[in-house]
Amino acid sequence: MVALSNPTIEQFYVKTCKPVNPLTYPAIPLIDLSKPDSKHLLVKACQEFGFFKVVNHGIPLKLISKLESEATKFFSSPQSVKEKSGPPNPFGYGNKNIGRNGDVGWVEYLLLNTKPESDYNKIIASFENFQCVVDDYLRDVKNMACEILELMADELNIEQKNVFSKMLKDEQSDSVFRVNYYPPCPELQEHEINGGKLIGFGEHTDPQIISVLRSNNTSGLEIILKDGRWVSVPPDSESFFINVGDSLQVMTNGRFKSIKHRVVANSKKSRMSMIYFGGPPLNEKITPLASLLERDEESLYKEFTWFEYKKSALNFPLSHDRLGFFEKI
Ligand code: GA4
Repeated sequence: MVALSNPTIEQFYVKTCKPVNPLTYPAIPLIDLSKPDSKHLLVKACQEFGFFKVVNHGIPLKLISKLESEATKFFSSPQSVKEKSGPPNPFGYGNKNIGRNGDVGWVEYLLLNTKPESDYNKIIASFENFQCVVDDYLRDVKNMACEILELMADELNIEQKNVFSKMLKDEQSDSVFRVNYYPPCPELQEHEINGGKLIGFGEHTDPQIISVLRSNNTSGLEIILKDGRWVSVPPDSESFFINVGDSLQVMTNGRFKSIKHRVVANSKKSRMSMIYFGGPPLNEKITPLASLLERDEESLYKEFTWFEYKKSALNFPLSHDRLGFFEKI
């Protein structure tokens, strides 16, 4: 464990940021969930990118904006009030320090367990409306994630359509909800003029099965392409961005890619994002599905449970190659 101290602004500077020409990078796959070809496009996007955007998702925009306004009330409360909901241990309010291995980001956040009876009710108990909206939002977003996972299983010709979604639906599912607030950073302006960037949330892959992200209209999210270039994802407050997590990469024996992403901060505008990380129960074995393996195809990974993977993830910095440790040599 690394001792937490007040980080200096220089610690947030992104060191490597080769400029990219937005005209030369491929468009982010866009999937209309109301269209019959969506399952084919979903699988294609998971294989090629591990990342896509969904529209016609059925989640009421009113619910989404209610959640954003309740979250805004929380993050604009006095620091002393917010700190009553922290520190994140592992759940709760956090400010700049991410995880327990010295990672810092220009971000404030709330990390909540998604089980209805869990401590998230206590963490935001004094924000009654916030708590109710989180409940409704989590129910809807989990249903959407399950629907997407079932479409994927169908397209992969897996007989058991709920093979992935049942892990999120399980009462013991270890899913997490995160609300990130990236305040504007005026000190960054000069650095930005020289092409510099400030890290909001450092590069990483998500350890779970699937992540469902929604943000306001401020940019900041970046994904890495196969050739190592970072590209900015144009924000879209009415759509959801989905990414494959490490566990889904393993269950598909590497067919689906868990994508590396990060968030950069902004000198003028604040960014707010909410992410549902759909995870399996702790005792679940994370292993390639037998029905997906071709004849003679071997698992690329050693056998492990979600508990073992999560424990290992918590012991390393954000950018650590977590899956590498579980790959067969
Ligand atoms: C990345 C994805 C989710 O935000 C998260 C993060 C978690 C945390 O903030 O506590 C971790 C990070 C995330 C992976 C490596 C460890 C754990 C911070 C960190 C340095 C909630 C998750 O599940 O894994």
